[in-house]
Amino acid sequence: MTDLASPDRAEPWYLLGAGNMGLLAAHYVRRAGFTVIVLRRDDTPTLERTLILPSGDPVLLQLLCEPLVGAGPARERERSSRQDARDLSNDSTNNASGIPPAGSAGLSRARPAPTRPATPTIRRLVVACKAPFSAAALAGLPLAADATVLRLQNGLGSLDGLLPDGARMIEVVSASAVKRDGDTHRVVAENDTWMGESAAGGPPAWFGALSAHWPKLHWPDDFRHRQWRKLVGNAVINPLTGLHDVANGRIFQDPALAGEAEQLAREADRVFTALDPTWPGDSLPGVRALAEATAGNTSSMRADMQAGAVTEIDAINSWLLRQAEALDIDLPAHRRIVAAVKARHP
Ligand code: KPL
Repeated sequence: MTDLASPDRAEPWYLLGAGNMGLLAAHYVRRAGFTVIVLRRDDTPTLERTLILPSGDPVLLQLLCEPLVGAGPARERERSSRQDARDLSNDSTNNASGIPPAGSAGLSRARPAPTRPATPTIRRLVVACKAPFSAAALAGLPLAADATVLRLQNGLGSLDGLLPDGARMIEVVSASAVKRDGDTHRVVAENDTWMGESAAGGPPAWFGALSAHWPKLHWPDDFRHRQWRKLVGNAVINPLTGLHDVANGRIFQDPALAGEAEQLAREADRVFTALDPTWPGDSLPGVRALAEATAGNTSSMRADMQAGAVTEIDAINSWLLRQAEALDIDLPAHRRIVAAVKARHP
């Protein structure tokens, strides 16, 4: 029960997915005095990356690593190595990160490096890989039955059924943005980040220590609504920009795209209102504001589609479709857009 009494800095945080957002989280977590260990597919003992803060100050991140061994099909391994031969992260995105798939057989993990001991039981884990890689990345990971897991990913539901029953999963929603350029990761916006979980309750003991070093980190009472607002933004902006290969700002400048955006937002509101009658049901202005605030951005899904990489559509729009199906609600615009994205990138 490490969390109840103190932040317990002796317990390390393991990181799955040392991409843009994973590295930013690692930086804050280390600044708060915790050890961060990156789970990697090779035996390299340390990972070195430079993070450029919004002030322009560079931070050299030197992170300890533990090996994971991937066993995916050759095509996936080849694509993975093209994306990043060393830390196996996928930074095609501005604010999501990933480790590449281990393939259908899953990630057979934890063959210890010859010179290092096997990874001990993991009690604290940050999952910052791209949502579709979660199952493969977590397969066989020695997670404690009561592990604390921070899910720092786009979309929803990507860890459902993958964690031990007694694990505490804390969702992380961030409006920050980081761009990669080689081994350098530039923090282009250090915005609000919210943490929360489905069970009611206050933050864990380490949260206070972390929030003192993670700018604009909150544990809000209305976490679920914040998470849904992010989801609807991603559900509208990401597939539209991906399919039409445009920057975020284009959506509301083009009447046809704006019309599609309106339908997608309205359908998402129907689902959220059915799930929670207190949902305000007016997502479109927020989506428009997000598209305008990130006007020049290449959305993560557009970047994935340009790179021929797997997209996060299953954790975003298909999550809405799964909720809608259980509620017996039809979402034709989301059905169409999921089919269109999958037709391009099955
Ligand atoms: O989160 C994003 C993404 O691209 O995944 C948005 C907010 C749409 C910014 O590009």
